[in-house]
Amino acid sequence: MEQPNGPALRAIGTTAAEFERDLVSNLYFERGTTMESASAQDVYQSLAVTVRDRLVDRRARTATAHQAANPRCVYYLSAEYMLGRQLRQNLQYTGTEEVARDVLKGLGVSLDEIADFDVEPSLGNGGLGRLAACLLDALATADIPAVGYGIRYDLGLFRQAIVDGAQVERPDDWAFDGSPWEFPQQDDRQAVGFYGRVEVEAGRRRWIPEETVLGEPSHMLVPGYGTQTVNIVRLWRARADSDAFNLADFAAGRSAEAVQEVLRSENISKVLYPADSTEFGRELRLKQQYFLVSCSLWDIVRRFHLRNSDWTVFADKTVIQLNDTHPALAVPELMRLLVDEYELDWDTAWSITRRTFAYTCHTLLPEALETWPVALFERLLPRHLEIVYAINQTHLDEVESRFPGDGDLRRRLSLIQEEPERRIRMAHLAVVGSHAVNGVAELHSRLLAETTLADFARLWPERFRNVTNGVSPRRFLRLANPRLAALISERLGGEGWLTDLDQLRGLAALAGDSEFQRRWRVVKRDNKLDLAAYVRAATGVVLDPDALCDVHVKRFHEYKRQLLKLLHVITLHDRLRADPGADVPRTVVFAGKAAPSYHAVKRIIQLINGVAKVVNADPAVAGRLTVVFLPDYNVTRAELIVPAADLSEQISLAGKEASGTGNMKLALNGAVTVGTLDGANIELRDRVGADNFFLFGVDAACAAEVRRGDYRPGEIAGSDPELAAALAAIADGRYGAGFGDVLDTLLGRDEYLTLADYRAYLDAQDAAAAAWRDPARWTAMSIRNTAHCGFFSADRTVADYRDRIWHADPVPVPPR
Ligand code: OAK
Repeated sequence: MEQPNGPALRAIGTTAAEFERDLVSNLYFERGTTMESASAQDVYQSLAVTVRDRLVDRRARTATAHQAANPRCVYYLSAEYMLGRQLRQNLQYTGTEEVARDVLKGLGVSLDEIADFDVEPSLGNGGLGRLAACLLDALATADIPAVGYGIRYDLGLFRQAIVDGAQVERPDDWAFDGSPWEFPQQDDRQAVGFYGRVEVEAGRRRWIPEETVLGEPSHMLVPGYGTQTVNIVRLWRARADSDAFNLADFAAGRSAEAVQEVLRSENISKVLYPADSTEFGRELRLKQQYFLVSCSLWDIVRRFHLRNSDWTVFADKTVIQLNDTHPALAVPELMRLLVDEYELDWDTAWSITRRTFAYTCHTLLPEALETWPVALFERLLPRHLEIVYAINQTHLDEVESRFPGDGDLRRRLSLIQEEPERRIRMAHLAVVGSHAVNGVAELHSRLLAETTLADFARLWPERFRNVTNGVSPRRFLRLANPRLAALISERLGGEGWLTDLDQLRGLAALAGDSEFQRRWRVVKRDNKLDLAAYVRAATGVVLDPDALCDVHVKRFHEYKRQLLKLLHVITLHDRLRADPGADVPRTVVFAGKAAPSYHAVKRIIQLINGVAKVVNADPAVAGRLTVVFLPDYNVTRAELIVPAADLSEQISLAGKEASGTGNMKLALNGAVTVGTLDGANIELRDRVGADNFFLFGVDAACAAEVRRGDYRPGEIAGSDPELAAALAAIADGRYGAGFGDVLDTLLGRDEYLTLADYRAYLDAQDAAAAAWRDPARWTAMSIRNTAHCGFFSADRTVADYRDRIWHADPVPVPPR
C-alpha cells in the first residue's frame, strides 16, 4: 500500500467532531442510510469502518517505512488464528473509545450494545491459534515488520450448543453479516496447483498440475499498542475460476452438477478442521495445508522482490516461522520455487531454505504428530514428493557420515516412516528444513529434546531451544478486565505496565495493604457479577458473587483431566450433604469444546452436565456448591470468565500439556492456580512463589514411571472410600444412565492417571479452601499472582524469538 498524499484525502482525526462526521458519513455512503433510519447493525458496521480508517492511515505509513528500510521481515505461517473480537481492541489501540462512546451517546446509542454485534473470527481450535494472535499483537507492538499468513475459513470452529447435556456442533458462519475488518483483494489472486505429473524440460524437472484453484487474499489489520505500526494478517480463501460454473448443465436442469467444480475448489477453505491434537488424515486437510503454503510463499517471494533482486540475501531479509507442522510443506515448496522456477542449484537453494525457516512444536502427544501417507502425497503433490525424497537422501547421508552403520538411527531419523504404511513425518521435515526448533515451555522443550525429537537433538543440539509462551496483556488484562487494569494503573501511576509487564512487580508491595486488598476484592466481585449475569441468561443457573469461583476452561481432552475436576465436585457434593461446612461456598465453571469425533471427552461433557443438574437441584447444598457448564467457549467467553476467576484449574497429567496459556491469563488476572508440574505451570509457580500456588500430583518423570510399571487404578479406587463413593455415584445412574464407558476407561487403563492423582488433588483443594476462608490471605495470594506474571507477556516471548531466532530489527513508523 502506498503512502497516501495529495489533497484528496480527508484528514483522519480523533476529535469528537471528526469522529462523528466520519461515522455519519460512513453510515450514509457505506450503508446508504442515515442515523434516523439506521439499524443497530448499520451503526455497528459504520462504527467499525470509522475505527478501521484510523488504522488504515497507520498501515499506509507502516508499509512505506518497511519499503524504505528493507528490513528482515518475520512471516508467521499458521493454519489457525483466534483473533478475538476486533472492535474494542481497535477502539483502544486508536485511542478513540471514549470519543466513540460520547459520540454514540449523543446520537442516542449505547456503545456497549453496539459492541455486542462484533463477531469473533474463530479461525482456530485453541492454544496454538490464540498464541498466534498474541504473537502478532506483540510483534506489531515491538515495531517488528511481520505478516501472519493463514486460511480464511468460511466456517470457523463450530459453535457449541448443549442439548440434553450433550455437545451439539453448529456451523460458525462468522462473516454472515459482513466482516468490516477484512480487506478482500480480489486482484491479488494466486493460482495453486494440485495433482498432475512431473515433466523434464531442458534437463529440469517441472510440475504440471492437473487442477488449479485460486487463492484470494484478504487481510486484517494488526495494530501495535502504543506505536504507529500496523502489520497485517493475510488470509487466503479458495476460489474457483470464473468459468468453472457449468452453464450447460445448469440450463439442462442439472444444478448440482453445474456447481460441482466450483464446490470442489472452494471447499478447500470451507471449514476449519475441529480436530485438536488428533490425527486427521484426510485429503482435504492436506490440500488446505498446501493451499496455505503455496499462496503464502508466492506472496513472500513477491514482497522480497519488491525490495531486492539477489536471491543470496533472501534469508537475510526473510524468516518464516512454522506454527507447528501444518505449514511444514513450505520447506519443499520453497525448494521447488527456488530450484524449478528460479533455477537455483540445489545446494544454494537448500542453504537458503534452511536459513529461512524456524519451527515451533506445540505438542508432545504422539498422536498429534502429523504424518501423511506417501501414496496420497504422491497423487496430490508429485513434485514435492520427489523433493522430499531428495532432502531425505542428503539428510540420511549426513546421518550416515556422522553415525556410520547405525541403521536404527537412520530409520528413526528418516523423513519417511516405513511401517505399518509409508508415511511422511511432517515434524521431521520441519526440523530438517529449519535452523531453529523450539518448544513452548521449559519442560516441553526439554522433553522434546529428550524424547520426541531426541535423535535430532543429538544430531543438531545447536538448533534446539526453548521459547516459553506468553499472552497479550492488552487483550487479557486491559480489554478483558478494565476494572483491574484501572486499579493497577492508578497504583502504578500510569499504563506503562501494558507494554512492560514486569512493572506489575510494583503491586507486590501492596499485597498486604488492607485498603488495596479491599479494592482488589471489589473488582473481582464486580467481574463475578458480570459473569453471573451472562451465565444466568445463557443457562439459567444463578451464581453467587461471593462464592469461590473455580474455573476449568480450555479445550476438552482426556489429558487435561476435566474428569479429575468432576470427581472432586462429586466428592464435594457428598461431603457437603453430610456437613455443610465441609467446603467453602464454591462455583465450579467448566467451559470448552470437544473435537466432534472425540467420543470419550464428549461423554465427559455429558457427565458434567448430569452432575451439574443434580447438584444445582439439591437443596441440601444450595448456596454452597453450584456447577455450571458454559457453552461455546471462545476468546470472547474467556474474556468474561478469566477476570472473574479465583481459582485456576491447570491439572493436566504432568508431561502432557506443552505449555498452556490459560494458566497465564488466569494468573495475570489474580486467579490462584491449583496445578500439576506440567508445561508452563512450572515456570508460573517459580515466579509467583510456591506459597501462592496449590501444587499436587505426580511429576512428568514419575508419570512416565507409573505408566511403565504395574499401575492398577482399580486398587486405588478400592482403597480410597471417597473415590469409591464418587465412582459408585456415577455407576448408580443418578447423573444419567449408562456412564459405564467413562468408568471403564478410569478403572481399566486410566491412561491419564486420574485416579493416581485424585487424593493429592483433593488435598490441594482442601488447602485452597482453607486459604479462601481467610480473605486477607487469599487476596494477598491473588495480588502476588498478578504482580509476578510479567514474564508471561507475549512481548517477552516475541523479544525471545527476536533475539534468539529471528534476529529481526524493529522499524519504527513515524507519526503523521
Ligand atoms: C494443535 C494441533 C497440533 C499440535 C498442537 C496443537 C495445540 O494447540 N497445542 C497447544 O499449543 C499451545 C500454544 O503453544 C500450548 O499452550 C498448549 O499446551 C498446546 O496443547
